[in-house]
Amino acid sequence: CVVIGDFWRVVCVVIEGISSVHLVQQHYQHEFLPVLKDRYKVIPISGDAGEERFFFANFVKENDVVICTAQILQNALIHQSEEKHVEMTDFTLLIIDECHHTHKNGVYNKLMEEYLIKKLRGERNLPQILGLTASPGTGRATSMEKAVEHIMQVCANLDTWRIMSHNEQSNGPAAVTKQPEKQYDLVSERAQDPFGDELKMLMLRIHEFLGDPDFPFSEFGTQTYEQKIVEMEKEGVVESNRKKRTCALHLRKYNDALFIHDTVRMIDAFRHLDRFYSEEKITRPLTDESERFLLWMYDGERDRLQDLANDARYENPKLSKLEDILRDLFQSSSDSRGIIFTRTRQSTHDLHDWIQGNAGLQAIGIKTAPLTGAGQSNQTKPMTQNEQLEVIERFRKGHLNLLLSTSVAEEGMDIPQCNIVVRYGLMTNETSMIQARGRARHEESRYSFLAQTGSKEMRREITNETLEGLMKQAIKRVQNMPEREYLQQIKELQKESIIERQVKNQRKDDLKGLFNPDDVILHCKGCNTAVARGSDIRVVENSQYVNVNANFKVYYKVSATSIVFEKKMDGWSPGRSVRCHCGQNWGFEMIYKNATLPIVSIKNFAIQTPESRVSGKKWKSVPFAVEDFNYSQYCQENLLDLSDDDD
Ligand SMILES: *[C@@H]1O[C@H](CO)[C@@H](O)[C@H](O)[C@H]1NC(C)=O
Ligand SMILES: *[C@@H]1O[C@H](CO)[C@@H](O)[C@H](O)[C@H]1NC(C)=O
Ligand SMILES: *[C@@H]1O[C@H](CO)[C@@H](O)[C@H](O)[C@H]1NC(C)=O
Ligand SMILES: *[C@@H]1O[C@H](CO)[C@@H](O)[C@H](O)[C@H]1NC(C)=O
Ligand SMILES: CC(=O)N[C@H]1CO[C@H](CO)[C@@H](O)[C@@H]1O
Ligand SMILES: [Zn+2]
Repeated sequence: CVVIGDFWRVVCVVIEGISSVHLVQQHYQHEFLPVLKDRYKVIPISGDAGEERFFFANFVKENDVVICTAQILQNALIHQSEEKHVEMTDFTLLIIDECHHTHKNGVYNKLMEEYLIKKLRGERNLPQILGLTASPGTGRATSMEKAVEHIMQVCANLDTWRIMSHNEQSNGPAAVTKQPEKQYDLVSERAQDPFGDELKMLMLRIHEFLGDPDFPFSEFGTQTYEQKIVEMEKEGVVESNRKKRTCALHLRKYNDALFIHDTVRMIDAFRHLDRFYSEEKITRPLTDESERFLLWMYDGERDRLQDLANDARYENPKLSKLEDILRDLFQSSSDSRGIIFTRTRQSTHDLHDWIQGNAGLQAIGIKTAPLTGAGQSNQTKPMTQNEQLEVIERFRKGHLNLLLSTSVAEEGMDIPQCNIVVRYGLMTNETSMIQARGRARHEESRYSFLAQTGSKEMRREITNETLEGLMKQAIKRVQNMPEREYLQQIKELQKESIIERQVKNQRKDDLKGLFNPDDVILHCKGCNTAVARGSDIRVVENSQYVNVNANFKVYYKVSATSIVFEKKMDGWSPGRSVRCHCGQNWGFEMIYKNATLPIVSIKNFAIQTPESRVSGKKWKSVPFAVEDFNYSQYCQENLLDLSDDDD
């Protein structure tokens, strides 16, 4: 709850994280607008891709509360043109959501570094900072001392005057929130596992085929094995060893099947493998000896595998445990709501499928849907943001009462209260544990951790519980520090990080002064032809590097059509792609006002200085200075000024 007095200028709420774009809308609709709309102008600026981000500075002038992603604010703070620039001092209050991300090289820390420099310089009228988090994390600390250090560092980064926590304001609304009851729902390993054993036998046969008959059986189905297989596949590529590469690929599918077998039903594991082989049959040439062997072996065992997968006696014990938990809850109360967190997108779908087919669970009115991320993935189709919102809306309205989710819903999605949260066979860390539990906010709610007894997941959960305790104590310690000592230490840490940054910047400047740009030659990475000098390069608005030498044209060819970006760019648009005559990709054209300039990506070039030759990585770290692009100068030199020159 934020009280906005008449003395406020603009309040800026910044948000970061995987689904931040999403969250901006959510915060706007559900939290800020209902409370503030009668008296204040509130605006969400969410599109990291939409055009509205170019007008951020105007929105700041015309509104009282701005809700945006951290990146949009950061871009406006460093923008050089006056009409797009905003100052820290344009705001009176900066609310930083999930502020435990204010660490290391994250965008929150970039915002705060600027702020701290200004503050230590004695600048007045800086905004007040309000950071919000359910858990500041311990930065992997394993001792009290380190945990305190970590929290002090986050406090220094955020210029924290005081940490306030729930239990302090014992009559505030937050104090009413009850911690959900946590329970460990543990199951033992299957006593007999003929389906898993069969998969492992087949894997061993592949190792025999590869000439390694003594491979340890016990490694199959582990993460260590997965890493070995990935290595093996790489070796196969490097050595052009087709047999090795093909077998590694197949072994990986079997290992995936073992993971699935460990998480959901045997039939899900079987289907995964079977889909793979059906596709292989269609797409692979059967002239390859290894392919032929692997297909033949699978075909010979397929029916047996399928029979074993359908034998209910050996089904995954986690599922019957989950069934008990769900029955217990949904039978007693028809308006229960729950979330099950699981690791992969595929397993959200498999669990959904299992519940759909379970007559008992259907009878007590459980209605589920998967909720997964929007990013790309090979396994299953990503959900669009609209699809995510739709699922959440149906859940809110009660058309659904159980979400099956990957970690997307742990943090940063506005999901209604639940009275059961199950972390289903999930590796944890202390932040995600607290975040997930935060979803169970109903009276009498329950937080269940379901895993196999003695498993890695369970050990991790327990250690992290210890860490959570450590963190709480560490926060207490920081809160109880005498004020003078606390402020003194914060100031020291702030000074240190600013000095650290200056040293870093100095190093960058030193690097830039190393060579005269005229003495640096860029060679195409593909054919080694010398094609440009450092002095031909200009940087446009601090981000795009172009070659302004008119003669550069002779070295490259362009594609027939322009490339298309999903996101609109500010003040320019992409043109055709640019390639060396040898075929090496270099970059693409930038159409900037009336000029067309080739953007060159330095990683496609080798940099020859008078002293050495290195391969290019990032423009920001080249050993010479790059001048800013000057449009009017460019037009004069190329006689462009008033004529539309499309060439
Ligand atoms: C996803 O597909 C790409 C290309 O098809 C491949 O290089 C990558 O390894 C795949 N990732 C996973 C996790 O399978
Ligand atoms: C903890 O888990 C969350 C989500 O699962 C992830 O975003 C975060 O990076 C993890 N933190 C650490 C320290 O690994
Ligand atoms: C850009 O070039 C023009 C004309 O050559 C010059 O007058 C102007 O000062 C230059 N601008 C900057 C920022 O260097
Ligand atoms: C581009 O050229 C046209 C004339 O062809 C001129 O009217 C316009 O002002 C030029 N644009 C810029 C931004 O210089
Ligand atoms: C001590 C311990 O095992 N803690 C774990 C808590 O979670 C983090 C993040 O996943 C792990 O890195 C830690 O090892
Ligand atoms: Zn070339």
